[in-house]
Amino acid sequence: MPGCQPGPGAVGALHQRGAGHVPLVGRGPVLAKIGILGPLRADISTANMYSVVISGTGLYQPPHVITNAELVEAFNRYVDLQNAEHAEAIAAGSREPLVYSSVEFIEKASGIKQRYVIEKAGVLDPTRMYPRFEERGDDQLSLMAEIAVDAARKALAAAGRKPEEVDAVFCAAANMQRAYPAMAVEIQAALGAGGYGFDMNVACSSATFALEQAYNAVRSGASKCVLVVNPEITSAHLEWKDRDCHFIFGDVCTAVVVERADTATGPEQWEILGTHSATQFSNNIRNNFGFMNKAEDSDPDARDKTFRQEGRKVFKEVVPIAAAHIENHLATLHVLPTDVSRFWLHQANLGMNQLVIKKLVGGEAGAQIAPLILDTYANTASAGSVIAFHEHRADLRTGDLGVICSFGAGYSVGSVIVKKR
Ligand code: CO8
Repeated sequence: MPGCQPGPGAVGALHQRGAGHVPLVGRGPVLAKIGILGPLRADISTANMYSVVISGTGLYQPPHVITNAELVEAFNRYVDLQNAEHAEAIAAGSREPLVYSSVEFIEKASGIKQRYVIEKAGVLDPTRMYPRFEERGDDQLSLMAEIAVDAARKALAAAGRKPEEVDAVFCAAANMQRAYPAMAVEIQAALGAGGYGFDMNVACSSATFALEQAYNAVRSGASKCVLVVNPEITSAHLEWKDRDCHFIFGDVCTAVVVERADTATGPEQWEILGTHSATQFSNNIRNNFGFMNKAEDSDPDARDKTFRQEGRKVFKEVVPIAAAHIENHLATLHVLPTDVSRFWLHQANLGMNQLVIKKLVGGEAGAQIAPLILDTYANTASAGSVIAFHEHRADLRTGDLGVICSFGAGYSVGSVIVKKR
């Protein structure tokens, strides 16, 4: 993993911990004196840099819940139907019978108890096993944009911002509904936002990587107010027919408003002290669906055209990467993991989060230190750590530090260190 530099705001902000906000503009010489950055670099990198806050978050929650019991019942009916259909081949030994899923396994292996989905009947139909969405015309708002607009309006309301005050929209998610025009541009238009928009995808780290882009855009002065949206319609690219993964994902959309601290007026603000993104290639989580499929004459229903993973390998390999990433990022700000009030971690697996926290602070990952939302939402790809931040921060006080961190396919790890103002 590449190293990282402290953001120019970080050191000043930490030295002011609990003492309110100090604007960053013109603080270069101070940073140079305390020796964190070389004088030239400090002068260049801090001149005209703005302090940045997260001033609002929003959540779109789909209307339907699928419990583990409902999911397993539908899956096991699918297994019965498949095994009956292929009884001869199974009896002849030329085909392996499918095996039942179980609620006990799902809860023990993952910590997931239910998931939200936009459409439920298709997923639970054992003759179908994927959601049923009506195709929309080019003149209608697309589904991804619809849920993004819902979450965005809530985030903007929380920040006390009007859509027209937004000057950039980043749509960051594990899958985009279409190739182009960019989802972000449709969302920008539907909201009535200004500036520009673009899409980005780093699978489960899309949201934190987008927050880094938003942070950089605002602190550099290029943008004043950036909206990051994470519409995750995971139900449309999960393989519901595979018992190894059919329980993992849920649909949701999160939105985050990132803006200049000196002009933010919202009632609740979190200063961004620094961001750090890192990637390391792995095939252990992969989906080969893409625009080349047709030209390659490949089967659009083949197993490799939906989500698949080597879950156990991912678990083992990503835990140490994530823990080291967070520790190193905090160290660049001279913060120990034990100084952090809350970790809003990626929500893929309860055991993974417990291990990451154990490596970081040496103790249990209780709700106080690393709140869990995957029990109710399941894995929501990039949105998971943002949902945790959205739902579990009201009790923190001015000066408290927190880390939003995602990890997953790529491999990718993204962290955002924040301080309550
Ligand atoms: N019911 C009963 N038994 C089962 C089931 C089931 N549903 N599934 C598997 N088993 C069996 C297996 O066959 C195996 O049996 P045996 O021992 O006889 O071979 C046994 O249970 C153990 O199986 P596993 O080794 O697979 O079980 P694990 O304990 O490893 O748990 C998990 C599986 C829960 C998947 C776990 O490995 C895990 O969570 N790993 C981490 C994965 C992770 O973090 N992934 C990140 C992915 S998210 C991301 O990056 C975004 C991607 C883009 C979004 C895509 C949206 C669709």
